[in-house]
Amino acid sequence: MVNEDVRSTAEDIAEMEIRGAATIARAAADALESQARASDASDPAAFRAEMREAARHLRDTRPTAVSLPNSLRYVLRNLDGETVATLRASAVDAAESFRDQLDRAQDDLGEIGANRLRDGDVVMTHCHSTDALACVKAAIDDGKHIEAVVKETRPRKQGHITAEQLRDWDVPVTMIVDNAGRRYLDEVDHVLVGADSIAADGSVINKVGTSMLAVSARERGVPVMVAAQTLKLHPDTLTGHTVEIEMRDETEVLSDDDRERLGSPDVENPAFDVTPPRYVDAIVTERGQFPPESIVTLMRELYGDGTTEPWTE
Ligand code: RUB
Repeated sequence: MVNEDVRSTAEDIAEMEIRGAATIARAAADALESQARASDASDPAAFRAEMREAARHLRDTRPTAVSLPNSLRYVLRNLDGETVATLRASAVDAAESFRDQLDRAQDDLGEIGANRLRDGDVVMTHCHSTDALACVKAAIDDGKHIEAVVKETRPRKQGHITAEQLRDWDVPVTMIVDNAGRRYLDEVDHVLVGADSIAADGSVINKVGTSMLAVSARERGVPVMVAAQTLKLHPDTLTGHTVEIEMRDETEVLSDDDRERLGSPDVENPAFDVTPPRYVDAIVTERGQFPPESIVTLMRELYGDGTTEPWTE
């Protein structure tokens, strides 16, 4: 039986009350911990079955950010014990160490990403990425002055969240509409984005519009830096699977009134897109920075065991 915390977390992820790959991963680990704590399973097999069901419920919310299944895998694979009590304790420990690793990874990649930013640099952002912002924060903490051109990021305007965060850090922000991205590339030193998933060939899956920005940046000679902790590496792509791109509701694009006025056109609303590796200069992880084409080595090292998914029966 899936507990109330798991249900409400799943709903919040689906509705984007909880959003962004790292934040989703943390919330999923928290929810599994809550499931374990609240469980009244009568025996270890029932406990494990409950945890698998909760994991499946969380996994089915949004398909693109691999940090979500990676977080669920981590907790389920670390379940250990012969009794419900020991299994419960192992779930709580796993969720805690997952959170610690996530925080540490973000701090470490921030330090590495900050080394790419010089005093006085201007970055252009797209969407809201805590991994990308960790690089800006570390650069500021190193005493560098950083400014930002923040893309609004339609239709959900996550650029506002980025601008708010940067305001709190006293980083001067210029907000632009998405279509002005190429125009302002001449005024920035880096494009700095996060990732929901990184594929084995080094492709970067991130908020829709990232690929258009990266292609323009290459044309203008502006380096594209992707900040993505290794939690964003997508293990299924090692065996030829592609990353599913989430299609969201058309009401994010057109209100009911607009729809009616326009004669109910078809609406497509992909939440993410794929940036091929040739448009990316560096993927910054907590293990160092990598040219996108070499990320597969790290992916094999961390996820190459090829075992079955822990939530399947
Ligand atoms: C969020 C998005 C972010 C990545 C990385 O999309 O594309 O760039 O998730 O974020 P959405 P982080 O708003 O649709 O979830 O670095 O915080 O993991």
